[in-house]
Amino acid sequence: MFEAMAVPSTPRTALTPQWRAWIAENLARGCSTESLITDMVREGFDLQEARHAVGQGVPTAAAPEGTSFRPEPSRMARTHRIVAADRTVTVSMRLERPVVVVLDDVLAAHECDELIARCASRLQRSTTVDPQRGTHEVIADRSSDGTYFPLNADPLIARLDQRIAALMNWPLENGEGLQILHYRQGGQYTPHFDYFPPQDPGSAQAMAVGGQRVASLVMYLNDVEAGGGTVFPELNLTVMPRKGAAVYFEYCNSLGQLDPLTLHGGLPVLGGEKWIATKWMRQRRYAPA
Ligand code: PD2
Ligand code: ZN
Repeated sequence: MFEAMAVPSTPRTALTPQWRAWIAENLARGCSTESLITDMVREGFDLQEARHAVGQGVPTAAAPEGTSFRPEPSRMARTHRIVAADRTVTVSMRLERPVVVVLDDVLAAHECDELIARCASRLQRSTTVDPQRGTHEVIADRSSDGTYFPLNADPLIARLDQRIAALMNWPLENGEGLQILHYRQGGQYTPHFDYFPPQDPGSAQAMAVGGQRVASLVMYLNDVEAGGGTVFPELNLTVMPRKGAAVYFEYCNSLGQLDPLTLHGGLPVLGGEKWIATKWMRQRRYAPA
C-alpha cells in the first residue's frame, strides 16, 4: 500500500475542493481508504464525515462496464444563496436527477460586457471533438463563433475562474479555460453531451489530459430577443438566457458513470444575438501541453 501525500494546507472544517482532489489523487495512487480516513481524522475531520467523503469520493474507480448511472448528491451547495468566493449567487431552480441548477447573478452586468468586448476581435468558428479521431472539427451542428481564455489569463479571468470553481465546488485547476461563444440569428448547437462518449474512438484522446468532464456551467452574457434557450430534451426543460444568469449540470459520478439525461443543446436564436461563457470541469487537473 502507498503512503498518502502531504495533506492540503487549507482550512479543514469543510470538505473543500482541495480535500476532494487530495482524496481522488490518493485513491488513484493506490492508497487504502482506511489510510485516508485515518489521515483526515487526524487533521480534524469527524470520522463519519471522513468515511462519507472517501466513500463518495470523486471520480476515481471505474464502474463495471455497462452499469447504469448511479445518482449521487450534487456537488453544488444546496442553499438558496451560494457564496462563491467574491460573489453571492442566487439559486432559482434545482432539479435532482439529473442535477440541473439555474442560477442568477453569477456574473455582474459589467463583467458580461467586458467579456464580450474582449472577444470581438478574437472569435473563430467553433469546433467539436470528432468522435472517431478526437480532433477538433468545424461542424454545421454548432453554428457559433468562439474563443477561450486560459486559466488565470488576466485579473478578470482569474477572478471569474476562482468564483466559478467555488460555485461548482471543484478544484480550479481541473477546469478547462473559460470558453466564450457568440451565436448570430439562426445560430444553434444541436443536442449533445458535454462528456466524451466512451464508445467514441476519439474520446480517449480528448480525455488523455484531465480525464472525463464531470460538470458544466453555461453563463449567459446578454439578454436574447427571441429563442436561444438551453434545452434539455430528455427533461422537457428549456432555460431562457438572461444576462448574468447560468445553468449548471452534472453528468459524471464518482465511479466515472455518465448520465445520458443531461443531453442538451442551444436552441436557434430567433431574434438578436446570443453570447455565453462555458466552464467545463474535468475529473483531474487539466493542463494541456
Ligand atoms: O448555448 C447554449 O445554450 C449551449 C447549449 C449546449 C452551450 C453548450 N451546450 C455548450 O457550450 O456546451
Ligand atoms: Zn453543451
